[in-house]
Amino acid sequence: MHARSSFRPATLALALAGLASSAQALDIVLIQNGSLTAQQLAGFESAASYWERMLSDNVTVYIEVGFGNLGSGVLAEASSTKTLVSYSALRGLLTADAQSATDTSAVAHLQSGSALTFQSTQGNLTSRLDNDGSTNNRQLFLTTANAKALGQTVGTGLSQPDASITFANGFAGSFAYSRVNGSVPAGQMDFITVAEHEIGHALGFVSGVDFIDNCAGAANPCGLETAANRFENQTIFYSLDLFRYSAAGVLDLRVGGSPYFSVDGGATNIAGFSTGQEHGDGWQASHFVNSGLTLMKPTVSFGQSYDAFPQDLTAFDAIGWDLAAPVPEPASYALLIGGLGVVAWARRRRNAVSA
Ligand SMILES: [Ca+2]
Ligand SMILES: [Ca+2]
Ligand SMILES: [Ca+2]
Repeated sequence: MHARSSFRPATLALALAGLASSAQALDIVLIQNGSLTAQQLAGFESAASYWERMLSDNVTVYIEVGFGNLGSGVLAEASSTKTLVSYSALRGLLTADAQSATDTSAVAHLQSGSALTFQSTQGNLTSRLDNDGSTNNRQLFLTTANAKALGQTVGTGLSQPDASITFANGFAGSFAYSRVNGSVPAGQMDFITVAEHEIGHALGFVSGVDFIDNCAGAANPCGLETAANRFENQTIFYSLDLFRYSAAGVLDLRVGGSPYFSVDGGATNIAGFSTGQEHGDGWQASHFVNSGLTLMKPTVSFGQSYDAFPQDLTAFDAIGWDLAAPVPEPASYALLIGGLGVVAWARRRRNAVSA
């Protein structure tokens, strides 16, 4: 945890209070860690305001924001405060919180009972079906922001924020801190996009597969128990991991492979997940895949500006957030695909006629 050299929450809270209407709304309170420029603060507030518009849970989330020296090529990092919940309690919370069609499907496809069954990676990087009912089957983490979205009371506040986000000093001069007509110049990095991504992690877009990826291997880098039971007697997974599948009916919490986000028990692949920096595809598993375009993919390119895509919003919806406006329902996607199919069919027919 960083030391706070500057602490001016009151001013920011006041500014944000003006944005929050009397209707139910998310309120993100920024806590400065070190001194940020007015431009940097305004950029982060834009990202926070974006999430405040998209999510309608009536909760306050405290996020510490600062700059620091990060690893090579790393734009920003988020670390979140977390809380424990039993699987059966989490299923109850998700059921009680369900509002959207996504929620209804997600809850209906959760495993019954008090212990999850899933494909797992062992300490020696082999796989097995883990249905032994140990701690990693029965208990999960929630980021405290995610817990709040599910109606839980957690002890976070100005002195114990829900998350701490650090932007890279090395990119401070490459960031565009504001958008012009929704975009940034080709040679600059969109700070608002990066901030929205990091806030997404704070809101609960986290996978326990990263812990396994970091701690598996012959060297036993985390100094845990023997390879056979290294990941058994502790809490590892997060709410998002309830929706990580590799086939219909196959909850897959392994490092590597081809897992994807699904809210219908694996029948529908909404977006692929990254599979691990050390032993997977080279990207942290707490992301969607790097191919394709989502807010929660692990990289951002210079000159790109975007917010959350339907795949991202569906994930936040499923783990307990209430969307202020619904993501297009599956019928809309079907219409789009059908439209494309008609175009393809028309082309084939035209080819056939001209041949
Ligand atoms: Ca187990
Ligand atoms: Ca929801
Ligand atoms: Ca909620």
